[in-house]
Amino acid sequence: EELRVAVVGAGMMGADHIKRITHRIAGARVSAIVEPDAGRAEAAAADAPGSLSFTRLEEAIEAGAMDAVLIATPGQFHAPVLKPALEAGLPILCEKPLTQTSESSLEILEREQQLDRPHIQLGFMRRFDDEYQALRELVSSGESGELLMVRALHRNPSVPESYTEDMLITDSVVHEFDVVPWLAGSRVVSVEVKHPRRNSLAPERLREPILVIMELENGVLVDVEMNVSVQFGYQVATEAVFEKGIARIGQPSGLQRWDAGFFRVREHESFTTRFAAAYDAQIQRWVDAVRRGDLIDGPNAWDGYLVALSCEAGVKALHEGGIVPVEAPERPAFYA
Ligand code: ISE
Repeated sequence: EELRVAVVGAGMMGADHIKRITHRIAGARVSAIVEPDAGRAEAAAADAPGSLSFTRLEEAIEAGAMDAVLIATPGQFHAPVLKPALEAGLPILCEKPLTQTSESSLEILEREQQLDRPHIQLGFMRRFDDEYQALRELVSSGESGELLMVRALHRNPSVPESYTEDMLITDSVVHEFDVVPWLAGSRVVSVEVKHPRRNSLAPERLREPILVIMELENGVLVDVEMNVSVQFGYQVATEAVFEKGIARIGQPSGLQRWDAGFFRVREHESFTTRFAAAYDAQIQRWVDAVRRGDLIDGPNAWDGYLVALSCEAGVKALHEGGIVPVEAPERPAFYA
């Protein structure tokens, strides 16, 4: 039996996932699209033959239109969608962030723990990227010695109107807050934000780029250049400094050209292409996990909560300066 997936939110990410499930994922189909904007809903429905349209998740649940839910709304709408989905006991793949605050994330955790096991997988897709996985294996193999520092570049050509300054942390650096501790096997203990000279090409409301410095419990120091007005393309790259070597991921690849006095390699323009294979792997593994009854196969809501705590520290550091500590609650056995 094919897994019937309801996709909530048919914006950029939701529309991309609808195409992905229809054309590239085995064992699943989009059975429902939940989107209040009629134009978006109609455009997305064309990519999901046979799907039903709803404006609210509750209506889709009442109609019994799905076996699982993929949440791809903007972050501020995650909590109101997660609640009814959990109430209905449905398996959920939720795009990052879990919710906007650690308090609302805790509320979600409490509801989830009324179920028999974790139902929410968080959409931290970098964990499914081949290069991030290879780097993680290198760290744990010890082949290059101990990891000392991580230098991360996170560059977007531009961001939409809806992107606010806090989103530098909660929508963008959120990825590093998840993936770097996962790579290094150690949690974030503090966050600091520095402001270099402002890019005059950035939207007026944004003071960026920013430099985020995080310290991990094992002493590894991480710097993240978060830059969302870089104009030329989408670049996410990391350099890891070890005792006996250096490792790099995220370099431009593909056709190399030498002509007219230049050497060129194509660069990505969006996360939808840079992480296309990672999104495919993430959704396929989630679908497979739900179909075998495991429900999730990837980061869970507790991971989302830890990231929410780092984000809160990051937003405080962004506004107030200084080094802001991140607390470390004990992982409950439910999320082991
Ligand atoms: C966006 O929401 C993402 O998740 C992208 O991966 C990130 O690069 C971008 O900065 C975010 O706004």
